[in-house]
Amino acid sequence: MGLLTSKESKAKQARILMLGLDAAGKSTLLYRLKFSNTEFFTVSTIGFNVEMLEWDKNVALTVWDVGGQHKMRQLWHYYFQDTDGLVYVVDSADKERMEDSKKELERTLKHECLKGIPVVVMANKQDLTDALTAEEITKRFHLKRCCSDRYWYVQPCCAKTGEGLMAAIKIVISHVKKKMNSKDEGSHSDIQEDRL
Ligand SMILES: Nc1nc2c(ncn2[C@@H]2O[C@H](COP(=O)(O)OP(=O)(O)O)[C@@H](O)[C@H]2O)c(=O)[nH]1
Ligand SMILES: [Mg+2]
Repeated sequence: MGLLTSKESKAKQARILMLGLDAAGKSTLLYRLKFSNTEFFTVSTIGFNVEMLEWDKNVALTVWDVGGQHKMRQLWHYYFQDTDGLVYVVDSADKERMEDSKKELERTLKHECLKGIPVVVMANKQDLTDALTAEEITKRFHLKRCCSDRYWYVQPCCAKTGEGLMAAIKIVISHVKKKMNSKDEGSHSDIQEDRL
């Protein structure tokens, strides 16, 4: 019968990795996204430290806790491979572990599989009075310096209420699309616009 068009044959799911220290708010964020978009999302638990959320056939979010489980790092490369975008979640009110979170992000960005991919830092828990602002987190994490090789953005948000979440996901997906298009010149991006 008929040949597949390039669009049909090259459909690719965008893989977005969500990382952050434990208790940064990743699961809350994931479930907030799921339940405010029930028609699109399904969430499944793959393992103790991994959750996955699928946005139709076009976008998948894989979520990891990065802190306190050094043994698990041996397994990361399975999940890091083919990652198109990174969402890094920070508890903006956890000043004691801010330095740990910064170090984990730095280490993550150095990972070979994640070279040059766009990163959105979620300055979460903005509802707490002592939360650092997005600007303060930008400075503390030296983001201008450590993300000089890629697109980066800091999004203030509150996973509890959902504020700022979709904005961040939209930003990361739009940059993922740009990157996928530039890698795959001449072909179409198959991540559907209408999901955004
Ligand atoms: N005040 C506040 N608490 C939050 C927010 N997001 C998550 N939390 C709380 O932070 C704790 C850790 O959240 P969780 O999603 O389990 O973190 P994870 O370990 O990164 O998956 C829970 O008690 C959440 O209710 C937020 O935006 N504001
Ligand atoms: Mg969790």
